[in-house]
Amino acid sequence: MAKQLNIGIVGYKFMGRAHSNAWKKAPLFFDVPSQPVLKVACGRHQASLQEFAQKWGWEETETDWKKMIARPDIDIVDVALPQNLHYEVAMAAARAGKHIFCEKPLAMNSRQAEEMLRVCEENHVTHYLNHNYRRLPAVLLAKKMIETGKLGRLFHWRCAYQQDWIVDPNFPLTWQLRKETAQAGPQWDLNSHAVDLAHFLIGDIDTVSALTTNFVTERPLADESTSGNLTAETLGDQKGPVTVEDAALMLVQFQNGAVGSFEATRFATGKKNGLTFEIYGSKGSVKFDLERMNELQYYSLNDEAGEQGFRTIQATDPTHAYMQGWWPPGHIIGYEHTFVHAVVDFLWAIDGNKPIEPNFSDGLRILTVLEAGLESAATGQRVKLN
Ligand code: SOE
Repeated sequence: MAKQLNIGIVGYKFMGRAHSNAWKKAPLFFDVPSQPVLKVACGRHQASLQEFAQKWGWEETETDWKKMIARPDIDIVDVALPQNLHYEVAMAAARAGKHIFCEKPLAMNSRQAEEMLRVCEENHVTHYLNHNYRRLPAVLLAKKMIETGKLGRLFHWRCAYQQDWIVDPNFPLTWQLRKETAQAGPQWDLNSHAVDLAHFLIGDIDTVSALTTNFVTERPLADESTSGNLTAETLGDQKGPVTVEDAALMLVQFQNGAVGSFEATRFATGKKNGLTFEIYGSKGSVKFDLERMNELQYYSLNDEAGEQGFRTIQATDPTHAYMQGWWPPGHIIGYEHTFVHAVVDFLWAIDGNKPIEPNFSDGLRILTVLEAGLESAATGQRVKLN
């Protein structure tokens, strides 16, 4: 493979690791048009950055992301940072003509998202927003079944994204629990994924009603140097206020007449990274559960009377999206594979000078729904979009 693309990654914690793995694996398993080169890893703390770079095979380190973006040999900027830092880094990257692979949620608000999209378009860079669950073979099977009319007219979308990593009231006040760094709680972090899936599978949303709540209102301050994998240590005994919601529930009407519900929480004791959705239509239904991510449940009204029932389809043979790149039929894949799929499509998008989805335009649409949800929760009123 003659062509090479040099990557500069900013951020080296959970997502930094997930992205690094994907850059490395993509050309090993898939046909890609260019070889991604793990060129520069960027972060604030030189010692831990160095350790990360060595482990994952990044050639160089840099503690000033502006210097990294200014380098003419960097082709792609990978934004693996908390959302309060996306705007500044992505804007600089786009202005410098770099393609952008950005973690979700896109930004702190739709105003920032609008500008990020505009500047990317003005500078003709490829922009990708990493709502990785779209690239699960079972989710793509659901999409294909909807598009080929297997479910008929869509009536219901029912989605729950449930985690439990802050159930302990002594879990520290990490950046995810403070408005200035996260903007919102599970509404941003988890419902952004859920709304992206709903846009992808059902369509645009017309109205939103929501409520949010807090179960724990103050927590011990966090030692952020120890945070990164949804764990962290406290910084002494001092406490501070939790300034984002702990759970967010939304009810929506889609433009096509379907109705939907979204439940996002970090207080679903026992659920670590539970994401389920159900879609009910006039001819059939599908159900998906991330904890069984290689499967899709399907119910068809076309099955004979007396033989109807949900059946399990294993999305693990070469007819299913991306599976031909991996193992022989029936061999399952996992969470990290979705990041690899995204990298493969991103490299092809750059090569063909074509957009990839989801991108910053999708991110803007998602944030508009999430903001409407927060507005509805604050006012008690249903909010109409557009
Ligand atoms: C934390 O809730 C988190 O890491 C999300 O930010 C990711 O998007 C999700 O994939 C796993 O959980």
